[in-house]
Amino acid sequence: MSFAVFSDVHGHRDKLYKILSQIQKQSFTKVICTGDLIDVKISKKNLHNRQYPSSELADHTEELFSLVSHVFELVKGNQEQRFFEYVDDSSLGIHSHKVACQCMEQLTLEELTFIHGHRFEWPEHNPVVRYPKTPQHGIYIHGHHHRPQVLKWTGSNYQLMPLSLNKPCRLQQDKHYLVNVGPTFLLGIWVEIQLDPLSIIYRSV
Ligand SMILES: [Mn+2]
Repeated sequence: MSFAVFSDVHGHRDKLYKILSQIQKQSFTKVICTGDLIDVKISKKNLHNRQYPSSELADHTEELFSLVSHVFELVKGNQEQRFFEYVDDSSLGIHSHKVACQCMEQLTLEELTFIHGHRFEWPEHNPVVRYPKTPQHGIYIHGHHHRPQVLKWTGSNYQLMPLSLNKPCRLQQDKHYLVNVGPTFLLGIWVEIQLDPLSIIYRSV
């Protein structure tokens, strides 16, 4: 079983299509986007308590959402959450409407939990290695904070695992890890995950 994962596209279609064409050269059990596929143009503080037409909130939503289900699975990010909270449903196209009804908060496959990460608490105390507080231990594949990194829980703190592009990084199945996929829109980065044995490989376009 193997997975290809990308995160935080923020509406950058050029980077997304480059990544998808690289991913499609291999065969994966599933391709997963861990949230923030689209980008809401109006900031949280400038949104008023009303519904907005889809095009005022975000660009290319129908095109991007048309890929969900048959090209990749989408786990909801804070961008999708804000979009669907403020959008006027009658302005939604058929694909956006389908994603509104079906988009998952998280996805669990084997020992892996795919989640965007915005619902976790993100303490500010360490600006270099930022990580969220997770409710329980496990192997989390997430985005949100735009930094590719793998953190392993040692029992008392997190240890940053050494990473190089295109080189497998072995994980132990029964340990607690935070795998931050990193941002597609900034770095053109994605992650390949192999099971048995569990390893992750960062790739870039
Ligand atoms: Mn986010």
